Order: sequence, then structure tokens, then C-alpha cells
Amino acid sequence: MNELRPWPPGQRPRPDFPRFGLTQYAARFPRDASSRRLQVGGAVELPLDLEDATSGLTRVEQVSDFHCVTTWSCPGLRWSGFRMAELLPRLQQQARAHPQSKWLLLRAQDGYRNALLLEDLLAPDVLLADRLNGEPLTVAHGAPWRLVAPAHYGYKSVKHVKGLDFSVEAPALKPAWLRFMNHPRGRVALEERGRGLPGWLLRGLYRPLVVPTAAYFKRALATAGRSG
Ligand SMILES: Nc1nc2c(c(=O)[nH]1)N[C@H]1C(S)=C(S)[C@@H](COP(=O)(O)O)O[C@H]1N2
Ligand SMILES: [Mo]
Repeated sequence: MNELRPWPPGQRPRPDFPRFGLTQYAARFPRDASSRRLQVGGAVELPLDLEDATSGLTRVEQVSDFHCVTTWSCPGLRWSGFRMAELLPRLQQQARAHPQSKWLLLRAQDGYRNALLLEDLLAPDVLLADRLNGEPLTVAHGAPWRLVAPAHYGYKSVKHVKGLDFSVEAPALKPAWLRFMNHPRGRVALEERGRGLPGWLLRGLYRPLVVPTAAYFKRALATAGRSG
């Protein structure tokens, strides 16, 4: 879009910001969308259960583009939250994370999970967000907390975050086909869409899924009587 936010290869802008994901998560919702509690575990000496992990941190606002691996992108989203670069070192210290930790697994209230390199999470545009476009996050977009990692495909931006697990090795995701779809880094600039197949090929396989998947997610939200 501009020099600071270059438009990545193979992406097309979409005017709305659809609720989206793997269809088996469409009808799963957070158990408690108002609980800001975060569990910190994995390769740590002192697992934590924090009522307010971000207290004392600086709230930041940022405008960034959101890029789903299936090729739709939503430009110019205004997020508010806290920098992982500020939160993570604090948690690492408090929980006494293993000094060789290289990965963080984010666990969500709907059962979804994904992992990023700690190094990637320390980028200044990676947030743990609780507000979008001036409003509290809705259930549709990830209440109570969601990761925002604009340089990575949307599947890394875990919604309804409830737990953060440090790890020395790359965590293995289940089921196996998710392992295949998920690229360990998932950087949009390098078109790291998935494992095994080149990004440009996956574009063509994913593109026909965008419209039906967005419609499916919208229906599931309405059926559950949740707010969009
Ligand atoms: N908890 C959870 N986080 C998730 C998903 C999900 O199904 N559950 N889907 C991922 C995918 S594939 C995308 S593209 C984005 C979609 O975010 P949105 O629904 O706010 O558009 O959320 C990501 N994070
Ligand atoms: Mo996605």
C-alpha cells in the first residue's frame, strides 16, 4: 500500500474484514470472551496464571494490513493493544522460561493453536490486541485477546488467546493436515503460505475457498447468536 506497508505477492484487497479460518473452528467460540486471563507455560520453571498480564505496559495503536493465506487481505485495520516485544521479555523472566526457548505456542479458547518464532514476535508491529477500529474486540475478531502479526499470514494471528507456551523446539501442530498447511514462519513478503508446495501454487488452490468460507463463518456466527 505504501513504502512502510508494501503489498505482498498474490494478495487481493477485500473491503470488509470477514470472520475467517478453518471451517472446523467456525462454530467454536470462546468460553469466556470477557476473561483477560493468560496462562504462561511450556518450557518454564514457574507456570503463571495471570489476571492482568499487560498491567503497566504501554498501550499502543497501530494501523496495519491483514493478509490471509487464502489470498484475501484487509488493508488499514486500526488495532490497539500491547507490544509482544514488551510483554514477552517480562513473561520470560517471571516464568523463568528455558534460556534456549526459540518458539511460542499460542493457545486459544476455541482449541485453535499456532506457533511463531520468538524472534518474529519481537518485531515492533506484533501486538497482543484487545481493540479494533476504536472498539473492544468482538467475538468475531478474537475477544478477549488476539495476536496481530502483520508480516505473517493470518493463521499466525491467533484469536481468543488464553495461553502462551514457551518451547525450545518447534511445536508440532495437530491434526497432521494443519501441520502441512502451516508454514513454520508464514512470512507474507516471502509468500511462505504452506509447507511442501510453493506459495504461487497454493494461491490458486486457496482462492476459490474465500467466498464460501467467509459465508460459512458468517452463518455460524449468526446461528450461535454471537456479535459480529
Ligand atoms: N482462535 C482462532 N484463531 C484464529 C483462527 C481460528 O479459527 N481460531 N483462524 C485464523 C485464520 S486462518 C485467520 S485468516 C484469522 C482470521 O481472523 P478474523 O476472523 O478476525 O478475520 O484468524 C486466525 N486465528
Ligand atoms: Mo487464514
